[in-house]
Amino acid sequence: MSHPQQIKGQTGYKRWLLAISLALLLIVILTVGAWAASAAELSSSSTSKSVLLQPTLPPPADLELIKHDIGYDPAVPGGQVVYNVQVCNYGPATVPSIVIEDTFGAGLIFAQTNAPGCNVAAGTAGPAAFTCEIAGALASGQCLGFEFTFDVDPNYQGATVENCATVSSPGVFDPVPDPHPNSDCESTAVVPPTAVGLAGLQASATNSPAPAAATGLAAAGLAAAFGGTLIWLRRRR
Ligand SMILES: [Ca+2]
Repeated sequence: MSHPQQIKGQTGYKRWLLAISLALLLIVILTVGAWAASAAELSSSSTSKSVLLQPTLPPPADLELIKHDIGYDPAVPGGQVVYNVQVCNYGPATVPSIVIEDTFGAGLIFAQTNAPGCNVAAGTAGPAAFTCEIAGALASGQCLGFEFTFDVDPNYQGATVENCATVSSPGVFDPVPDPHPNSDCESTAVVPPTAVGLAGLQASATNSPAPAAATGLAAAGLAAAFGGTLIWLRRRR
């Protein structure tokens, strides 16, 4: 039979043990809760990081622009220079549209172009620049060609006129390194009409790629410079 004091001591010990157990249980609950919250936060953070580490890259397409003058080179003050601009897409992506930026120097006066979407008016004198926003997809392997015609300032005394152009496509990037350049510049000699060589005029007259206006101006210069030679050229054409 237990003594009353012994029973009281056993009861106190059980209460103390229960308190310790409850405290330990509370610690375990708090620890597990904190761990779960931390894990959830880490998971959320990892998800955000994975999104950030996966940027949406624009499609790559290697565009190329080639510019060269056609018709008369050298040009004459009061004459014209016609540039052919060819844009090709070497892929791999199809581009939704293209933008040509043209920068022309002193001595050139914009006349006309068959390129659509150009923000330049006839009579704009260089140095100046304009852009042509050309809508429509250009698939890999396709090319487009345009002509840009400029008058040469009749009072221009420089030795050359310069014209550069660059092609791009909004939202599309060219690969690096870039196998096919997006920009090209053309330098055209300018000489007084009387200094135009017979050989150059013969070649121009034979090829006849220049607009009628340019042909007329050159013919006028030729008539002044060479007289009867003009008749001979006409017969050859
Ligand atoms: Ca390119």
